[in-house]
Amino acid sequence: MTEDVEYRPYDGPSGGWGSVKSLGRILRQEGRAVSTGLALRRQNKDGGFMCVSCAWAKPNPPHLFEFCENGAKASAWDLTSARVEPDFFARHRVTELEAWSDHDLEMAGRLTEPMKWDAATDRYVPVAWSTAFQEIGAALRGMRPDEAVFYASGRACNEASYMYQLLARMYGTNNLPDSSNMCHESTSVALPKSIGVPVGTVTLEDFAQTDLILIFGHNTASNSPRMLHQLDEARRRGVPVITINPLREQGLAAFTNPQDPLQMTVQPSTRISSLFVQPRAGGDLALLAGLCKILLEWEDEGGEPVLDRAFIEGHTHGFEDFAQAMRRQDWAEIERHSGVARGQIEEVARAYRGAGRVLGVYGMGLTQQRAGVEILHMLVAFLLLRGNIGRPGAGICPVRGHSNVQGQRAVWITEKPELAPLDKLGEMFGFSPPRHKGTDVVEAAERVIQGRMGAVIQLGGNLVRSLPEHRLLEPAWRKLPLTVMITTKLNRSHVIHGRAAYLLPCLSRIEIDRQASGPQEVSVEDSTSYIHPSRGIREPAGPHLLSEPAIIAGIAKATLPANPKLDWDAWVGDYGLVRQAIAETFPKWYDRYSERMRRPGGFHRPNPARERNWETETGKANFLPPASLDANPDISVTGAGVFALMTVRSNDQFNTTIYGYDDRFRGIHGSRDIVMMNRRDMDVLALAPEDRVSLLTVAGDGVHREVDNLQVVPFDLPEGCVAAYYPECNPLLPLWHHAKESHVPAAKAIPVRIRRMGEGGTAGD
Ligand SMILES: Nc1nc2c(c(=O)[nH]1)N[C@H]1C(S)=C(S)[C@@H](COP(=O)(O)OP(=O)(O)OC[C@H]3O[C@@H](n4cnc5c(=O)[nH]c(N)nc54)[C@H](O)[C@@H]3O)O[C@H]1N2
Ligand SMILES: Nc1nc2c(c(=O)[nH]1)N[C@H]1C(S)=C(S)[C@@H](COP(=O)(O)OP(=O)(O)OC[C@H]3O[C@@H](n4cnc5c(=O)[nH]c(N)nc54)[C@H](O)[C@@H]3O)O[C@H]1N2
Ligand SMILES: [Mo]
Repeated sequence: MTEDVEYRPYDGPSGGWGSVKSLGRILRQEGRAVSTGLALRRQNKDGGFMCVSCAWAKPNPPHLFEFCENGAKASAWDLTSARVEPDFFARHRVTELEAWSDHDLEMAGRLTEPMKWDAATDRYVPVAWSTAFQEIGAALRGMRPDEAVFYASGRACNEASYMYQLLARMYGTNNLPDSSNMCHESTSVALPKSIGVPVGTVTLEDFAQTDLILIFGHNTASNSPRMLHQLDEARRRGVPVITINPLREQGLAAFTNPQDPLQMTVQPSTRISSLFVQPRAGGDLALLAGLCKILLEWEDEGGEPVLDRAFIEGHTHGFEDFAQAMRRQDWAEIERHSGVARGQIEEVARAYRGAGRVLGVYGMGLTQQRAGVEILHMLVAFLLLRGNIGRPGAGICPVRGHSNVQGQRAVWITEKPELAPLDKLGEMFGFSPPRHKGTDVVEAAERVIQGRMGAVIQLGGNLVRSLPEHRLLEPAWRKLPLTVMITTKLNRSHVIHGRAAYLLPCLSRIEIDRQASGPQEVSVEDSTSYIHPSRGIREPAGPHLLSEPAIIAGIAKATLPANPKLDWDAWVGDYGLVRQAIAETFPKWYDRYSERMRRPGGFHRPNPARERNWETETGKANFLPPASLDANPDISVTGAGVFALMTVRSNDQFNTTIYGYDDRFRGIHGSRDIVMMNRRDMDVLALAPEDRVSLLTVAGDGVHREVDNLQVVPFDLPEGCVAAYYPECNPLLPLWHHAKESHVPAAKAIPVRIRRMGEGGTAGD
């Protein structure tokens, strides 16, 4: 199958039908409905490839069409026929490309050859793979290991990721941040303290058995659309789904289950959300406190028990202190901080009390807050009150972002040395792994801005766009001595580059990866800790592309001294040997890796909390009350014209990859330069729809942060909150405005002022 698929932006109607129609239309437009259908049929199936879009779980057996509109877009985006070949760079100087939009840069197509920036001509010019590796190796050997950072973006498979962390550690650094530093690191910090595991406790079977699903801060229809299958099934069983989200996300309202998109045979639509609660940005902390307070009050009143006392006594720690802290909370404060009336909090509490088994699902709305870690402790506490962790149909479900972000962290791409089996790695490969903490993404950015970083190496990703603080970051990034991008497509981090800069183009996971022992399989871990094999099915985008493992091995061999205990070439020739090494490193999780991953449905990485074994300091599940109910203490929204800005994704993007300019479910078409506002706030500021405004960050640190020319769109969200798109609004996000313990940038509550374009007035700070 060598046909090309191109995604074309569409403006389909909102609702479940839209995805079926628009996907069908994309495929039909291309006149390749049948063959593309066959390719997509092998997406997320045994023997096929695992989707490159989100990390949502794959059912066993899979649905006939175990893919969604956005997964299909992501595949089509990788399989484009457009190519960025050396003559592209002969036509375009790099400085000229800076004027291109993110969309246009990626639309240019797949990179096909390794390239190196030539300062004299300001162009990327072809470089031989071996030369690129030698030069990168020499540069790395010329700096202190902690001056280099090895970032991973969450897409590369476990095999490549294991090799990558080994490369960094053998070189001498734990500077191994990952996209999860901007994403679910709040989860990885909060959950170990409260329940002893860094990941969620649920599997798809729990969705089939639950009595109530709560979805906090996740735009499921756009960002994990395949989960709509489970939500649809639950709703058909009469299970309520309560959505907690400041934005009334239409995609979570109704869903039509596309059993067979190509035939367009569909079932009637299901109403997904039975109740939609709209807190203020960050209001979840107070909302959860209110929920716990009510449950405790009901329990204190006597009568029918509300709490699971036996579970609390046998399995938890800190309940009494927590209960006291909740009893002390004041309703006026709860309502003020949450933005939700007591009556509605009681309604949620009644549903919770009435449900035997409950799932708590969440996304970036909770993790990307100043109090991100504390909010998750509250969500855990709320679930613990009725024993809703560690039994069928119940549990906590962080919805991971990138398709293998959870797997990457689990094969030890981490800046936290205590999380990696360093002794074992040292023993296996005969070296002394670095023991000191590496930099996370925020710390790495700080060091870039301070001019203290020597090299940024990226295994995927687009940090120049995905990080906060663009105005300070971009000029500093240009002064980096070395940037190395292992990548599929052109993006902003390639055109804003270091003084020595390399683009190393790799295969996509959808493509056939032929090595010495034949076509290779790789493996990825989904949001529910199942590890699946993935096998590419399409011809590579070009003959000169290398696989990610081959590129990592190339850099490793040029950087590190020869090591009799590690044959990088043998690993590249047969990824099964890498899996053997992973299994040897940590047999408890990865024993008989290659064999078990090939079983139908893959294999599950053990999760003690799921079995009610609590690997915490107390040996129990911990109730951890927050210091205050204010999730963003640095934002004073009251009175002063300061708004909490939530930066969100549209339905037409994958992170910094912009597929098009429509946000179908939200009904926003044709532009991403918008700001969603409550009507009453518009009235107060005398703004009409389509008026243009600037946003200015209120930070009080003397740095001017402004994004201008945004069109006002009236939207159903609470007063005092506004929403706009990531990454366009990242210049507004101060680097220090992050979750205290996890350092996840607080992208869901940036304090801003709004100014009509053309008006003078005070600066944001
Ligand atoms: N198609 C597609 N799929 C993707 C991605 C993509 O860009 N496109 N990105 C992938 C990645 S890396 C990730 S991390 C996930 C992200 O998936 P999500 O977690 O859905 O991320 P966001 O789009 O940032 O928005 C989260 C939601 O949180 C809500 N929200 C904002 N502030 C608050 C708050 O204070 N409280 C509550 N309760 N809700 C709030 C927003 O209104 C929005 O609906 O998706 C992954 N999947
Ligand atoms: N304001 C704000 N900022 C945010 C967020 C937010 O909600 N608001 N979300 C944060 C989150 S959750 C995340 S995860 C980060 C994401 O941040 P990043 O990881 O930096 O960005 P991505 O857009 O996911 O990376 C896209 C690039 O990866 C490369 N790529 C694509 N496929 C492959 C592949 O198969 N292999 C390789 N090697 N490269 C590939 C392509 O060059 C593409 O341009 O952004 C964070 N930043
Ligand atoms: Mo993410």
